[in-house]
Amino acid sequence: MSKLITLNEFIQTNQADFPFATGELSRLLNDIAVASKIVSRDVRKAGLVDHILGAQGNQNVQGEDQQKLDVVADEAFIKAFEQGGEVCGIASEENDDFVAFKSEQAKNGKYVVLFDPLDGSSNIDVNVSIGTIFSIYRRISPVGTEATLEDMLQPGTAQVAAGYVLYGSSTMLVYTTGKGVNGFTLDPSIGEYCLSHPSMKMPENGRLYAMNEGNIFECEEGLRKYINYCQSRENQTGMPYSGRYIGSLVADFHRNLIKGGIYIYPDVLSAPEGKLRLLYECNPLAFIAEQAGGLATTGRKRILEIKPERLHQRTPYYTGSKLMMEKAMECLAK
Ligand code: P6P
Repeated sequence: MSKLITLNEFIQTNQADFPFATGELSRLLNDIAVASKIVSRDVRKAGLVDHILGAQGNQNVQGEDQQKLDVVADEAFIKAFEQGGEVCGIASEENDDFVAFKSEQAKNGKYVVLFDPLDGSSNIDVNVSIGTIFSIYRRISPVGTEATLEDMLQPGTAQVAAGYVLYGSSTMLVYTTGKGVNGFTLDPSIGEYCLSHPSMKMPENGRLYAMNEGNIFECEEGLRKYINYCQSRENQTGMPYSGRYIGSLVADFHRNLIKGGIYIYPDVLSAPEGKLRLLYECNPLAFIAEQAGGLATTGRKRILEIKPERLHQRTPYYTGSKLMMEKAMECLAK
């Protein structure tokens, strides 16, 4: 049996990989891991605790304000970042504006974190996997001051780390610091994330495509051509691909990372800029995809090179196996 390597051990062992390895990023990654264990605990009992299933704003039987699980998750991560001392500010899907922490300790933090605390939370009530997505940048503003919007609006190429937590059949943490991708599975019996997927590589090709085909008639012609290609016998397998759409981005992405595949959320009439958010959904997963040998684009442009203009801006999103992505973009270019 191979040696058990915990996330903490792994981070410490590989700390020298970080250009400014003074332990702060290591501590920040551990803060994320601790917060995710709290969220995982709550997700696992979602069906049993009314405050989790109820919509925000209702009163539960004790007269307590109900909170949706994604608000609970948001607060867990913000608390971890604010108290950890490495982060001067955050931006989250659950908060209209960014948050600049006020304490002197936080103002001396060197990092900002942009995150979606619980993506796909509409799936909680039907017990489908959901996820947390995070993106870490070094601040631009001077240490010792409050975080600024400029700190948040950096292109994806500036990320120092990115990752996700998948609350699935097991809870997994997958992240990159620009030196490859590694996956850790939470062992609830010891409360530790253990290295289970070292040096993850996305298969260069695949036969799974993930897209909400209910949008197909609202998509551009090139994308319809690509989907027809996937469903035909013209592709390299000589057989139609399989459509696999969970409707939960982290779950769809993780499956494609392991098995090979493509995820597509294009611009459609109901979402002319696309549905997914650039800063805390597309950029972090794009970083992981590229580090694992895959690609992530708008269908035409590399996601990581987009210069953000707004915190919650959306983008069309194609990500997955290199050869599948190249074929999709070939169809779009015609
Ligand atoms: P649709 C969940 O709301 C989400 O942000 C992603 O997790 C998921 O892939 C997508 O939206 C599903 O959107 O329009 O297909 O229901």
